[in-house]
Amino acid sequence: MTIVTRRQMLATVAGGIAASAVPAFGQATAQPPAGPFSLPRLAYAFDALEVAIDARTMEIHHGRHHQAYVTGLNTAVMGNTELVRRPLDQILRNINQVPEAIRQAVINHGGGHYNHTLFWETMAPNAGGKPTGMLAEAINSTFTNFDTFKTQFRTAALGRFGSGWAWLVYANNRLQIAHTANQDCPLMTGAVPLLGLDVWEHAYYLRYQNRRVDYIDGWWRVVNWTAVATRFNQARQG
Ligand code: MN3
Repeated sequence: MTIVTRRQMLATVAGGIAASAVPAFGQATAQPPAGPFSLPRLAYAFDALEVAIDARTMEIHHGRHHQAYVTGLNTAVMGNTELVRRPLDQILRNINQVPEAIRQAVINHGGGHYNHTLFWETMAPNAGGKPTGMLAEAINSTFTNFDTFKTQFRTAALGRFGSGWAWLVYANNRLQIAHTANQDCPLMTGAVPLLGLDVWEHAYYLRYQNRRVDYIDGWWRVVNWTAVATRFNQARQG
């Protein structure tokens, strides 16, 4: 995980279309194997986040990309009587306990499943605005103010070259901005992700093409600060 410092203001926009693990259009999807992990239902319609993310992107992203991570994770842990019973966050927090032969698959698909589940939960229609309460206080004391926080998060999201995520995490008893490659989850380095932005091109290409910065700037309109505050309170107590 790359922790972003205030001095890292050089933004680099990613190029090239990200590799994707999902079937091509029209190609039959394989029946997912039975397994402990399943695709969570969205709490809103595909078109509910249109102010920031178009319905077609949501449908493909959830139904194909996220489903592919769930399927891949179930395949990876199949036959491992320990892992099939363990909650995903515990698997990722203790990633070195995962057998080496399947570890990278669990990092990719387990991280993909966890990260996307968080992504859907921390967005909502008619959301956006600013955080309130203790989360707002923590953001202000850590990053000076909300606008400076947003600027630093934006820099992290632009600075992730290629595919990955930008994060607000809770680690070492404080808030931090970070970014990770691919589907690497902050839980693997002991940080608790509170808010994450998927900057793989599959997350924005249909509407924004190469304009990652416009996707980032539009995304604030659907951030569900209530859900982020809940995660913050749990992280502080945990
Ligand atoms: Mn994605």
